[in-house]
Amino acid sequence: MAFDINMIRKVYKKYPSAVEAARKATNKPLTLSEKILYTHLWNGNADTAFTRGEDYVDFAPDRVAMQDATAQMALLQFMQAGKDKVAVPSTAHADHLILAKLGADKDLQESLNTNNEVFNFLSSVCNKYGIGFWKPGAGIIHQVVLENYAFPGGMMIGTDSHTVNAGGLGMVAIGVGGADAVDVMAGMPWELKFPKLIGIKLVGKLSGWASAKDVILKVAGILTVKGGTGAIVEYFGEGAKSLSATGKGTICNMGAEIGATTSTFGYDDSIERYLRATDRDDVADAANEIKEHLTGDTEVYENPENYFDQVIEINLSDLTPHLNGPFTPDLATPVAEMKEKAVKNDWPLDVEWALIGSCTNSSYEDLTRAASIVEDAVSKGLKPKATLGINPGSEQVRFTAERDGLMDSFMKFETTKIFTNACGPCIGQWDREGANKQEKNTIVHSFNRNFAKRADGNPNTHAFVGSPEMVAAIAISGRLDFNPITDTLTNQNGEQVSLSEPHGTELPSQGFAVEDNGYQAPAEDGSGIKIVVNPESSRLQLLTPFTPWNEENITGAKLLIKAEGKCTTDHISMAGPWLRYRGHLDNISNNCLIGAVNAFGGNTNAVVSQLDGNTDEVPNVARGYKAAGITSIVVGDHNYGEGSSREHAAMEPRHLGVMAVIVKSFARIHETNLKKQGMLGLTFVNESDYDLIKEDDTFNFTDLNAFSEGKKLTLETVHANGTTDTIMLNHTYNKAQIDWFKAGSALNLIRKQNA
Ligand code: MIC
Ligand code: SF4
Repeated sequence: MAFDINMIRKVYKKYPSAVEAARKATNKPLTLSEKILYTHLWNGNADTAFTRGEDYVDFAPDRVAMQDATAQMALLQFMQAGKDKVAVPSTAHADHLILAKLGADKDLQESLNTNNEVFNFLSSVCNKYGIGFWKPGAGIIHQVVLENYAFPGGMMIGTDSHTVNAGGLGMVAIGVGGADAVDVMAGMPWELKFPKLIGIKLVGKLSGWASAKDVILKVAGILTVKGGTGAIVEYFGEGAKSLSATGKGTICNMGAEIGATTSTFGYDDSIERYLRATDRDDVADAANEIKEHLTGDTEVYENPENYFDQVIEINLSDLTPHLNGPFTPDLATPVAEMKEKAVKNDWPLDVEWALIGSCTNSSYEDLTRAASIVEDAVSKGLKPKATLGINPGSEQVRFTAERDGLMDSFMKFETTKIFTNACGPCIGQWDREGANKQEKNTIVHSFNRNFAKRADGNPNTHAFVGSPEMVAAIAISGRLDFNPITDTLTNQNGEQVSLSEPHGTELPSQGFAVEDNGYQAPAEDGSGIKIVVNPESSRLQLLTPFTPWNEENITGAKLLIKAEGKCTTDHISMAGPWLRYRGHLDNISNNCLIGAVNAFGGNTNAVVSQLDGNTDEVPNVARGYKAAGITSIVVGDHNYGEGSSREHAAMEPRHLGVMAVIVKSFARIHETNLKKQGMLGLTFVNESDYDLIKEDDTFNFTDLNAFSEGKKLTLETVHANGTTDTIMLNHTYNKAQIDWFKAGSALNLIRKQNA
């Protein structure tokens, strides 16, 4: 039986009338995305149509998911909201804090030892407030959500950008910062700008080496890291139906890498098969009753140009394997072209590690396809040149894979390492031997992100993203430019052999099995549970509310850093070793913007303080300004804040006295996080004004005291030689969001309302 089946039935019950109302209000056939959005309006059935990309709309998501690295801050905020219990079903998952080093058993034990305080905190907060807790080792949040909670036509939010993975089961699932999760858990509406819609029609059928991963690797190449911003990507067509549910999950998962709000697929046979295989006949039966509402209308899929803002068609039959990278997930290269491109770009060709796992590719099917490559290689007398590392997505996947002999297959390579069912190397939780030497090298992995330093902290590691089967093939060849379709390898007997095409099983023929899934149900009545945070702790710190705005123009501000080029949330608030401070705002602020490239001089973590003219680390300079009572600002390039949902990337600068972040463009989640934390997230009206900003400028906001919806702001930039420039800034704050700024943060407002 599924968790929260009554909630799901309730959602389905309102579907027919809510969809009907939406059809009437919009006066047209509906996409699946619109059906889900309109059935989840906070104010009930629709009576007007919303303008995509313009209207802010209040939604009522069905559930919330959080992972350990973001849940700490989310729950620290929730504790301030003055509620006894969460208002919607919610879960927290311990998956990010587990280091990969020696192998699953030892690593898990080590992580329990080092993170004991944080896991206990999460477990008891969950227990108190009615939140389900998935203990360390239970699996990666998105795989566990797919196996247990995702349901067709549902809407959820999660404090992780890859929450979108649940689109594989036909949800609208959206990654958010912790403050957004607090809104929903506190029983308040959740606001989102009504998204634009991108339709991707899939025709044909995958074959040979091509996999679901290659669909999204190709889409990322087409749309780039910001092509999906503000949009839901809806996949449809015969090709979509031919994909497994977990394959659909992979595609939706990496929609985060193109900046999409989320991605989704209509309910179909493969989704039904997956629901039944994961012990949710009840959900499948309920979904079947309203089947026609859980996919887009026929007219829409027949004439998609009339209903989507953009339409792309991909023929799966023509698709070939890709590798995307290095340093960005949208640099797509068909494997057949890698030889030429790698040499041209001087990418190291020898591969040392090949990693399979992460929330995007750690399903049972993924493991079977990769294992088939390993078995084939062994039978042909091939040994791997690179080390294979595996992180199964969940304990259920791992247990079943072990029962079915897949783990044995991987272990036929002597060097293989099976890591914990957790994020591990995907988020820098990887104690890779020799990484500190910072040598130029290449790794391949089936993860989703490959920003600089992400996996092992080494800025010279060139990471390429591919399908699990391609990663396995590269483990064997040890070469980035290996094309399994055309190239041969020399085996132990000196013979030339080629690898057979991968094959796998969508779902385990004997069904899934698990002994201990790692779930902890919350107490029925948690009122007696006390949450104690040690004031001396270096890991956890209760929050002090940010200071409300004094309603005056900000003047005399200094530049903390002008970031140049890619500035992802990994650059703003690095993960890896810093994950340990995710529950302690002051301590984690010591990583604030240390990865951002300073436009003046091109270094990282070295900026000039205008207080004394000395060059120092970014957090130190910020602390200096704060101590001197001087406001600071940050300037950035395009797609600033790309990547993670971590609100630390907004809270840290806020804590260190930064009041405004002014950039050419923002990634969605980060822009919202800035607003929620009471900061100004602004964009240049003229992008070229970025060039006017000098290191030693002084900044005055001349009309902030008239801050209002739809009205540009003016920044006077006073240069050291006394000349000034006037820079116009756009903002997207609506009235309610301006109130967050006034109050000092969104949470300050909630607290006031609940007082
Ligand atoms: C990531 O993949 O970058 C993370 C780590 O899962 C983040 C969340 C975090 O920073 O804790 C994400 O994607 O939101
Ligand atoms: Fe974990 Fe990586 Fe997925 Fe983020 S992308 S949730 S770090 S596995």
